Amino acid sequence: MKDAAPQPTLLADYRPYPFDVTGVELTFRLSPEATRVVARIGFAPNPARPGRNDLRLDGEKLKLHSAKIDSKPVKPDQDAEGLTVPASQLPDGPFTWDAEVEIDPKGNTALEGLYMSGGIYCTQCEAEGFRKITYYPDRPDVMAPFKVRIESDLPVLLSNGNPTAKGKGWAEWTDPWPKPAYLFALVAGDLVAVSDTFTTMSGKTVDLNIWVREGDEDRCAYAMDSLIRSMKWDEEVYGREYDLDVFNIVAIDDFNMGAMENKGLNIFNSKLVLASPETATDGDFERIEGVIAHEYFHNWTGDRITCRDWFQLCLKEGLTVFRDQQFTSDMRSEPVKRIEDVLTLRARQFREDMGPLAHPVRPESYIEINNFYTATVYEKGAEVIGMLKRLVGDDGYRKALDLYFERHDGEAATIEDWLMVFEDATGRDLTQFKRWYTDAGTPRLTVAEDWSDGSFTLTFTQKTPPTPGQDKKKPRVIPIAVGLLNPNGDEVVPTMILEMTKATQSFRFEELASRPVPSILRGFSAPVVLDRDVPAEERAFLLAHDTDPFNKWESGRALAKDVLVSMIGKDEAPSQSFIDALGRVLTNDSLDPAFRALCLRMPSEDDLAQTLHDAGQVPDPEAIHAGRGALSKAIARSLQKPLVATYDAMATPGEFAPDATSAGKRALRLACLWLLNHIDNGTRAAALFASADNMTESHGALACLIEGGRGTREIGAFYERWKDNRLVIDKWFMVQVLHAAPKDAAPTAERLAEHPDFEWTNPNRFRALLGALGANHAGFHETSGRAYRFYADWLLKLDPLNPQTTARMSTAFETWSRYDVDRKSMIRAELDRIAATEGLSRDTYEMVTRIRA
Ligand code: 0A1
Ligand code: ZN
Repeated sequence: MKDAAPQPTLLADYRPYPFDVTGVELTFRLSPEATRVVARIGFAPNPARPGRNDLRLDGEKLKLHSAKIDSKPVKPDQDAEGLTVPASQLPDGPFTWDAEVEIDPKGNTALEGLYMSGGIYCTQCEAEGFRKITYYPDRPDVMAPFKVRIESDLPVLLSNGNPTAKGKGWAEWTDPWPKPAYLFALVAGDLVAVSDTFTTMSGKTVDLNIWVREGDEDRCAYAMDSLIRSMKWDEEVYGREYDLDVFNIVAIDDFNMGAMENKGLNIFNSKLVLASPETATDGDFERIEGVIAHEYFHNWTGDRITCRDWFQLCLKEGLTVFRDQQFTSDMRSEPVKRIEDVLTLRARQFREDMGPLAHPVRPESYIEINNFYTATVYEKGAEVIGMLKRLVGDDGYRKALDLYFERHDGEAATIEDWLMVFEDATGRDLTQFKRWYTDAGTPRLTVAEDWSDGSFTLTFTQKTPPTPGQDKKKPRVIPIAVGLLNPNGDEVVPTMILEMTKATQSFRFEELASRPVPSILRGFSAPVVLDRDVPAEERAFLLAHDTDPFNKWESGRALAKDVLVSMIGKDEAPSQSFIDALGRVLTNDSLDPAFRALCLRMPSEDDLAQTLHDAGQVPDPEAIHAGRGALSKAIARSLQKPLVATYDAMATPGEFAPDATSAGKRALRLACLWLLNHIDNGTRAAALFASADNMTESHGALACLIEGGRGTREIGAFYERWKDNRLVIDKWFMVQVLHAAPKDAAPTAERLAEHPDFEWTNPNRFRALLGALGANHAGFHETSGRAYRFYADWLLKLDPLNPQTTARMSTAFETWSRYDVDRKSMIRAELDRIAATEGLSRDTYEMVTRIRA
């Protein structure tokens, strides 16, 4: 355990920094184990903090060689987290700080600050990594223009802003836009560029480069195309133009997260840049498009307008996720994107919100901020913005956003500022709405219906269960999108937004000819759980007739869940009427194949475990796994003919195209294969694996084979073909563990951990193996507890090297309280063991202690 319990940082303690930074000049003399960083920083007293103040600078793992104030040497007081120059040693007015420090990029295994990945120098400064580069007020509300000089023999030397000078062995970059230190970036290495240009709406030409290792150039086209489409879209939809002469993207193999929006120099995990039909799945293509857009959109929502402090993280992340979701839905299919987003929200954010890690979209305290890059801040943060937009309408939203950009450009803003622009632009009072930011937990909505004399009344009740530190919840504003269908399936009341503000509230619809069937929470208009017992016939009716595609899918989903719950809990036979309803969706050619594929996908085992837990049962992972398999088999038997026909019809011969339509066909084809695989002894999967010319089908076929307990030969062939491609070998590790049978998952993971290619210090590789084990529900929770032990062993092994990735991965244990006494005590024992480990990182300590609380 840590020597002393780490102290939390509190939102309530916010105070502005006592100094403004007027300018930053940095010189880097790069050397793998002894890089010199020379900093010259201009400080001026901040009028917001009158009086004489000490100069406090953050700094970690730095060797200070010299420090001067206005050219005179000073000896600051140093501690493990930074240094202090007492006010008595500071001039009255502005002054210049000069410091030279030494750092060790090669020894930096935490991948935070300046580090090396395969011979390339690169940086990751969000949230608090800049303090590992030089002494600085490392907080987002301190914004300054940066000038950077890099000295190295490496051929490519990059930093933020525009290139302003270069010579043999050096380059200079100037970033005119004031920015916080977390947006600083530097890259140096033997890289090659794939280049293009973009002409902005005011006619300026921007040079675009994607920098990769030699040999990877042929896998950058999709990322470049996505970037250009993002730039255009942000101009057209938000009126936002790019503001530098160059936009650089670099692909790095060792990266803790997905990507980073450093001003003018985005750094990406290589898996979110590199793609070709042979090496990347349709899912990879879609993610690349979305993340390239996300990072690009941060240029305005994050960089030009940043966050006052880290509690406001959702200000940039919620909004930027919302914007990238809008982009993808414009590029692809709106309903399909909405369903995908809700699936992720429920799988990750609802799970978080219902467990020990629940926290508000804007938290009020943290020990380690890196632990708050969560589904709640990102995904729920985006949902909250979606609700705001629904409440104020499209025009109101656009007006508010225009005002936001106008009023806060160049500033570090807060959620209060954000809500104020909506209030000022639309005249709406958002006091109650703000609870979505301050209160944790997922509201549960129940509905009562009443029908009399042509009038139909819906009475809603909202209740939010207690979350850590928040026992009592007040009612929230919930926009409930509702439409009504008549018994023939015609829509009699088109979608309207019911604005719920009270704990219980009724809404009446008059003058109806017959009792309608309500379609509630259309488009998933609020991130709530709708607790509503609906008869199977009504769900089937909505699956067939709802005009709202989200609710159409949702009805099928709910039906599938009901059927699975009765099969798992009560040993009932699979429902034939459900299978018939699914068959009608499968064969309805007027429906988008991608949508049909989503309808064929069974609820996940983790989702079913939560559903059973909510219903007061103790989930049995093995029974859930078996039930899901049994339903799939029953569907395959009953719908064999149309499944085979669709499987054949959805082939995409000819040249591979990553567009949404082609991807949708492949998704439907693989969904059919998945079901048929339960009854055809793997013949189709083996044939597809042998013939596939793209990774989507080859990987999908391999997953089916492994799920069916086959595929040994194919696993070997896949490895032989791809052993030189790191990203594909990640898939190879992952697919074997994710789809292993419950009893095989831990043994497979143990065996693969011995494989010479298990380079566990690489976060992608570590996540591929351990992440897959955590995601194999029945395998992870297999009765002996072998997987728990193995998983915890690896967390303990990674923690001293890379606390950030370790801490994130500890969330595999967050659902412990759902399970039976034996499993609970085994998981708790692992959490205790981790928490009691000598020298455990602050990151992991915070996570495991919150999880076991
Ligand atoms: N801001 C980046 C992701 C990111 C978040 C945290 C990091 O370190 C703790 C690194 C990157 C994004 O939203 O894409
Ligand atoms: Zn982001």
